Amino acid sequence: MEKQQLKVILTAVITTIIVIVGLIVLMPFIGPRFLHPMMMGDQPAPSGLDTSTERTSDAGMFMVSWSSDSGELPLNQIHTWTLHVETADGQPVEGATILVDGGMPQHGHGLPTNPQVTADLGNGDYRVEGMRFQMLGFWEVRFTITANGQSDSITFDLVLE
Ligand SMILES: [Cu+2]
Repeated sequence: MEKQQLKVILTAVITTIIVIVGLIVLMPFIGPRFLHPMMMGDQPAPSGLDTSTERTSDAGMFMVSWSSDSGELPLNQIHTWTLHVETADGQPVEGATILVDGGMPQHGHGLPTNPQVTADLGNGDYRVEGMRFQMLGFWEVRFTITANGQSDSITFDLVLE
């Protein structure tokens, strides 16, 4: 009788441990795809988004484009972008100071990381390290660019799906 009770308890404990460990292992996959969007209210991306990767900055000072170095936007993985900055008339802008910002406007949260421009690659190219998008959906990525004493910002829209 006692032995049987022990067996039941042991089985329950082992099952609980397996479930908890399983959840922890699977959280990086479950969280960004299901849990977080569920908590935030899974809204579709706004219609009429301009998701082009090349745009003119807000005040028309720069022509800016971005690309992910791998060619992909991986979910929930740190990755690197290259930002290309030109003047309005197409001259590469070198030696600029660039700040990175962004988030999900529909969820009211920012980027999970603090991406930084870590290298001026020349010819108007800049390396942006530390990009990460921890869930699917509509993201904004904003760059504030200062060059030759002038500052302008640009916001790119992108949809991770
Ligand atoms: Cu979000």
